[in-house]
Amino acid sequence: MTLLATRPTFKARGLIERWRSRLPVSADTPVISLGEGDTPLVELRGPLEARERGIRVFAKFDGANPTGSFKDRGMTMAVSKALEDGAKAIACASTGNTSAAAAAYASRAGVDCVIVLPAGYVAAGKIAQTILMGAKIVQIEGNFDDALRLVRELCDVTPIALVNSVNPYRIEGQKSIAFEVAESFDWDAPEYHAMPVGNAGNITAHWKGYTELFEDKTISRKPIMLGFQAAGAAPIVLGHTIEKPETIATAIRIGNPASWCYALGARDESGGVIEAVTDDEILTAYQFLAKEGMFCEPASAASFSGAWRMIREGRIPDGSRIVCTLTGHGLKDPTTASKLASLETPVPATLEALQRAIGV
Ligand code: AN7
Repeated sequence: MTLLATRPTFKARGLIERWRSRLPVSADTPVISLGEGDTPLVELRGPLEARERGIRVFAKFDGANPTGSFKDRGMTMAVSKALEDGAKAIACASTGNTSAAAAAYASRAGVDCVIVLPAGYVAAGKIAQTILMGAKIVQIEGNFDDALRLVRELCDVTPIALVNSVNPYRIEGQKSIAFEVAESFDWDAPEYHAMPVGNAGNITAHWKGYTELFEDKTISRKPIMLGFQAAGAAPIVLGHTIEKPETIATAIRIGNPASWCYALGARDESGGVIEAVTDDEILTAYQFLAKEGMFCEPASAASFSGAWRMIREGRIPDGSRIVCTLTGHGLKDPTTASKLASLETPVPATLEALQRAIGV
């Protein structure tokens, strides 16, 4: 159902306008934007092991994008290009964040949106926002890999445009994160850039962005890429697909990443690693980041979790800078957050009771 007959004339200045010359758009491309990109780059106070050795750790908080994840970077491009090509509907499989972004940008564009989700494994916030933004959700009895296979088949036999990260425009939009980070360092690259790896589109996009800047001499070196999968969903680390991936970080609960070979390229060309982090390590990192004021979702904490372990193991040289992409907002997954955070019972509304409660 279309509620708005026309698109507004005021344009949010999102990443397409900001990086237009570096993106495959023309004056005829109808830009669909929610003002995505330009997310905060925040230097962490810790961890101590890093501080002691002059290692500086930064969080690139992509949860600050309009729908709460980095997926908006790719979706502004994918939906704008789909619209340019005359699409009337888009579709994607998702572990949750892609669906929220697709629903939002489809609504803005006035096209229909079909979402295929693995039933029971999508965080509550992501489902709620996707429904409210007007997408048609179909839950399947299967995992993300099954959902992606199905939606690819659907888009093969219908005129619906596929907006999963196998859509090259998604990668084009997502590469803008490298531009922003390099710009924040005055057109230099950090020594390391860490991120979670699920379907492996984002590590592909990060690497493409840095490589383009390097090739046109905007930056003089590229960072070493550090990718982290959840231990129960680590096909790239293990070197084979996983039939039944399992992790608390449902966003990266993926057993057969679509961009597998590009992820290996990013790893090997940069001299980096793709390693596994356990759910316990992820949750420890998640809570550490929260105490730094960075409330991200569990999958996002995989980036910092892996980087932190490499620092503890002495595998990061003194004086290095590491950027950790925090891909999604903590509010996406209130269930996991609530399990780790409990309220004490209410006290009487008196100053004495308040002081007793806080121990002063
Ligand atoms: C918070 O939404 O695959 O390696 O369908 O939501 O590019 O897949 C989400 C992935 C990391 C992994 N962090 O990125 C989806 C989906 C968060 C994510 C990833 C996802 P890719």
